[in-house]
Amino acid sequence: MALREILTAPDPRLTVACAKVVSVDDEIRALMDDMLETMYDAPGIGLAAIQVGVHKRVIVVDVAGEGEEPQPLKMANPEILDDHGQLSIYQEGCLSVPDIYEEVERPAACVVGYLDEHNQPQTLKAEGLLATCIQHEIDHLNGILFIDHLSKLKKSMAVKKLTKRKKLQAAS
Ligand code: GNR
Ligand code: NI
Repeated sequence: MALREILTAPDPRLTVACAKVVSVDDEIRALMDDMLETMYDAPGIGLAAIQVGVHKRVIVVDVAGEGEEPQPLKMANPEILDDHGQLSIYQEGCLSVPDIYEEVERPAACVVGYLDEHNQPQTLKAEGLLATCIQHEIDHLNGILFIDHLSKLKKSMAVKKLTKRKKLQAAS
């Protein structure tokens, strides 16, 4: 297992639509393990492969709270099969969008289809923070960041802040 570097916006590598996994093999399992380690280290509750520069449809998620038993989920080719009409609002953050937190409205519950680490098809009913997180991760696989869901003004303020930070980092 190894930690991988997390890309931060603005970065063209975060705006790519990712390719489906053909089959969950040893290489994908190693990627999933590295991603979980990187996510726990960050720390975060989810991570998409694109955030570590791998353009494959792979995500990991663990929304267990501190002190709770870990609940790692490893998913390849995750897909929303069904969602609630009902929406809910969460304040979202993103490891690729550091220090910016904004409210985003999404379906409150969803059914997700995916391949597990043994290449077996699974479905999962998710609600609450888990549903939000899985939808946030699937957005990443389509090159979408949570700031893309904000008003034009809020998004442009966020992009400005992120661009400024990158310039400062490059100079130091
Ligand atoms: O750690 C994370 N927290 C979070 C909080 C609310 C909604 C979504 C998330 S996902 C984020 C980690 C991340 O960037 N995943 O792509
Ligand atoms: Ni994110």
